[in-house]
Amino acid sequence: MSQQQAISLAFSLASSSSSSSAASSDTSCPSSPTSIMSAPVDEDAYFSTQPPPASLPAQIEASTVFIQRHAAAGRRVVLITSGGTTVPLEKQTVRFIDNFSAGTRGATSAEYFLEAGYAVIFLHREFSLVPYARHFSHSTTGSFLDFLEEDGRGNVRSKDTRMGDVLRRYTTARTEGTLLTISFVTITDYLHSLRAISRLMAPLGPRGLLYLAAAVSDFFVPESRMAEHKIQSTDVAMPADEEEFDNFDNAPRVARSKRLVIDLDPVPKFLKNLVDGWAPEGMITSYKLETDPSLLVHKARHSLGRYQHHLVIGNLLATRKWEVCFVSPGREDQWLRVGKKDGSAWTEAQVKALQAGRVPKEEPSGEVESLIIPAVRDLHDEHIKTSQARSHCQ
Ligand code: 9Z3
Repeated sequence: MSQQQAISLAFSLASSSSSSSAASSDTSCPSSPTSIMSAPVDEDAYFSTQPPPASLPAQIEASTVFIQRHAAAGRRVVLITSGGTTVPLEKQTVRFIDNFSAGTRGATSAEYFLEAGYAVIFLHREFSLVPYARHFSHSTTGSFLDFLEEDGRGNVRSKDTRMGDVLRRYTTARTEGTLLTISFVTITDYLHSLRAISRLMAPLGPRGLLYLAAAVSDFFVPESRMAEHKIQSTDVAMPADEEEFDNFDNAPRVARSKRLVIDLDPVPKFLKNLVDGWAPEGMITSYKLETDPSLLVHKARHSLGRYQHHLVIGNLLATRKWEVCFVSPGREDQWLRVGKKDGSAWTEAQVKALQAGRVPKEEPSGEVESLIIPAVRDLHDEHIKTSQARSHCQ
């Protein structure tokens, strides 16, 4: 199937899903949201100059089939983005800049969304954590093989009591076809895939959910300025006594020819295009990552005001496994926090310490995503109801 065919197929889905949602709408008539924002950034300038990943047509084909099948079954679909994007410095890439993320947030969230009845498209950084396997992969001290034992006759079984349960849940997702995994590596791969898949989700209307947990680079090297081959460090032929020195930045005396000065362009802010054009009726949730506690809520509010989407989940790098803060229009900020291991409540001083980014001595007693996903689902319920009421009024 061609990309064009895939897109038109998805759009024919739009008419059927929107008519069925209108039929079950409630009767109150909320006003339409107003957008005071400036026009979205010019997509063509970016997408026509930065080449898409080779796998994009296959991603579109798989996503189209997936979305169509689950829409027909009346299932909600969530697109989760997860892991960090890279910024390659060379076309034949040896060196790249990376964004922090192991993929824990995205992979863990995916499992809770599956449990909550969603079909999940998991757009993740290649080789970052994935749902279910995350429990046993990526150990820093050993290997997944440590979870297994062999009985001397070639039979292998699990030594870990959790494995049976995880395997059962994984098998259910496989059998029911509720999990589609798609990978990216670079920032450009990510943006092409995000645009294509969220456009395919547009026909789901308000039943589509975008949950953007990937750590996305703010800077990139445009294709037109990118070196084809590995940037050389040693073979610049220049006699030692003719080396140029440039110590304006107080760096030690390192010859200019031996330094690597990287000049990055800003990545256009596409969240506005997502809200206005790519998936205009879906619910859009983004994460905001900060390291300075005094900035977190302010920056999350700023992001919400700028893009006019539905929810920003703020988290601090140091305490992201203990707590997050929900920031959404017309609501008080809401902190979600995992309980303490001994079952006692957090004291005010401990909460202050957490919010100041100080990591507690103890491990979190559970996964904060077990609180995040039900809360997102509640907001998604409301989003669907409000959209249905609005379409009923029109
Ligand atoms: C997040 O804030 C994620 O929760 C983490 C998850 C990256 C902290 P891990 O995978 O980490 O559990 O290791 N994601 C959003 C990061 C981001 O780049 N946000 C942008 C921003 O903060 C907006 S898209 O400006």
